[in-house]
Amino acid sequence: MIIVYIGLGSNLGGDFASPKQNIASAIEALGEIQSTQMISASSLYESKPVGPQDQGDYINAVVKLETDLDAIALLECLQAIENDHGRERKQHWGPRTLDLDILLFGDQIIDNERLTVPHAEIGNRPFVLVPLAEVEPDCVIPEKGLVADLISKLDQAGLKVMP
Ligand code: A4P
Ligand code: MG
Repeated sequence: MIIVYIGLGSNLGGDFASPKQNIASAIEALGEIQSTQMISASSLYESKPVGPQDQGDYINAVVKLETDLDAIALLECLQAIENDHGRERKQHWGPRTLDLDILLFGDQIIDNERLTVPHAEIGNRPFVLVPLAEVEPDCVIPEKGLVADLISKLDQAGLKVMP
């Protein structure tokens, strides 16, 4: 069993839903992945887009899972859930109905053409680090250190926890 952390993001509703509903539905779907158990989920957070500015605000969250899958098998499950939520891949860092990223996969360091773990941008993003610290206050990122220390170096002013 390996402990993994998944980052969720959405800033498009799609046909029948809002970003908030997409995240809630994705959290439920993550709990149903084969050979995988949901341990906990963070609150939902709202923030301005990082990257292209001509897109709506994002809702983000982080979940902690325990899995027997390997990292590629888990990635394929995440991409299936993204597709079920109307995900289209158009613009890098562009608007999306659902983005599911593997933030951490145990203490493994993975760098190949399909996967970079820890996630390449993890240390720069309050909307990832703050919910990660909520589900794992003492979380350590391989080669980067304590999440709490990384957060203290970032501007979190634009990040709002949803009621
Ligand atoms: N891939 C590599 N490493 C990973 C990983 N650790 N987890 C590969 C998941 N996938 C990983 O991803 C393209 C490819 O990355 C996948 O096929 C997989 O093999 P993608 O989701 O299709 O598209 P993308 O937009 O090019 O990249 P990515 O990584 O999803 O973008 P980011 O870095 O997550 O940025 N602003 C706010 N406030 N909140 C956000 O959530 N998100 C983005 C997207 C931009 N701005 C944002 C937010
Ligand atoms: Mg992604």
